[in-house]
Amino acid sequence: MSRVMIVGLGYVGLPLALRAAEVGHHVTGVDLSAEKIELLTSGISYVEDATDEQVSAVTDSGHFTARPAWGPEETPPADADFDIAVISVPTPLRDRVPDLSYVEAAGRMIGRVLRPGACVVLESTTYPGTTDGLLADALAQTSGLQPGVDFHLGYSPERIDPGSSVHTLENTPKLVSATTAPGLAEIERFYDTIVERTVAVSSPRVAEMAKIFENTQAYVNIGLVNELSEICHDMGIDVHEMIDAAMTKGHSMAHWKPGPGVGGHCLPIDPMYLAWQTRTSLGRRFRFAELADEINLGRPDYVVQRTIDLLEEHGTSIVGAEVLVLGLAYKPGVGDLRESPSVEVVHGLTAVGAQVTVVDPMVPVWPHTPSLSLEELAGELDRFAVVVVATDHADFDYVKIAASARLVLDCRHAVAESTSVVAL
Ligand code: SAJ
Repeated sequence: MSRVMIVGLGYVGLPLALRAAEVGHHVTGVDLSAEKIELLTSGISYVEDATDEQVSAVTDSGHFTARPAWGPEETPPADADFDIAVISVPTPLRDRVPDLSYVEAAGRMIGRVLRPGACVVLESTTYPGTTDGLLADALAQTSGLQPGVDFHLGYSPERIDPGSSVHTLENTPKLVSATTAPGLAEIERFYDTIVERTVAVSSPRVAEMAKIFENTQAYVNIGLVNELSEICHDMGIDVHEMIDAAMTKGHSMAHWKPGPGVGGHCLPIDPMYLAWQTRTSLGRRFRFAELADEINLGRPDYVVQRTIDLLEEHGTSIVGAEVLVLGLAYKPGVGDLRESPSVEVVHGLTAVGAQVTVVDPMVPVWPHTPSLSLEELAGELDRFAVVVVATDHADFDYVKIAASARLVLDCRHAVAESTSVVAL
């Protein structure tokens, strides 16, 4: 087994670190957040796809240790040696521009403890050319070693489906790549101990682009059904019945559903990494990504407008109206608010004068508006002029909502049909 360093202990890095430790590797987890390190050292998980029991088990067995990152001015820990280091740090957008500062900082930190013969693998989603460009340079500058010559360098995109018990780290095929054949053999050998199936590709750029394609095809298809839902509404066609009918074709159709927008740290972000790169390095637009972005980013405002229209149809102004929004998280079953369209819906309704109350059992604290617990929700529904179903958590009692609410704008096709329920 190997000495493994995982840099970035979030929803990708922590499950990977635990899995590597569980199969017998000696894993050091490194993160910028002292709070995360403290929680892990105390045997506590802060990621939905990892349990406290998993953290305790590998910590107690001595296969996992968490430690804080070391800054450029700090002396690296003497035992920060590794055979393979995996970088799984955020790659956000800043004002719609890729921010690779976390990747570069991780590369510079690892470079200071990099030894000849070791492997470095990037998992974070990014545009093609990051691994063999920016990351290779950061590692070479701080280590004095040459990538592909003195150490192996590769890319293996993360494919975590947050909150999914069906698609797991172990059973999702893992793309693996490296800048050299020997590097690929080493990286493939490592991931073969972690996942059921690895798929080798010829270069990090192929793997980087494949990951961007995976999420762009989702983003574009969700944009398509979102725009169709608006057209179907205007034409008096039930978009969900239409989609279900189209799905009966059985082949070459994937089931995408219209919603209030597209959240999470992947789908709304990754395509725009490539869109930025093509504009700046190729002088050409990535039109599908830009159009999907325009449609999907416009959905929260569309929800607000539909709420205004629905209330007006029933003689009520949005100004001062009591509106209940069910769900804040970006998707059901998680408490993650990153890029959440439901949050944008709440802000949009507040901006037009609605008195908004929110309920989200997965988001314990929400300081921006009054909130209700699930228990309180039961007796309060008819207080509201309209209930907006923004995130379809399984905890909500949709039958009771349909029976008790005066009006429902169902953005997720989650509520049973009834006279008071209107589909987005
Ligand atoms: N959504 C829709 N309609 C759909 C599907 C999703 O409106 O038909 C919305 C969701 O409500 C949510 C957003 O899109 O707001 C993203 O949801 P998601 O579950 O598709 O995406 P993530 O970010 O949780 O995880 C995605 C995954 N989905 C796709 O690639 C399609 C997951 O498989 C990836 O591994 C993950 O990104 C990743 O890390 O790339």
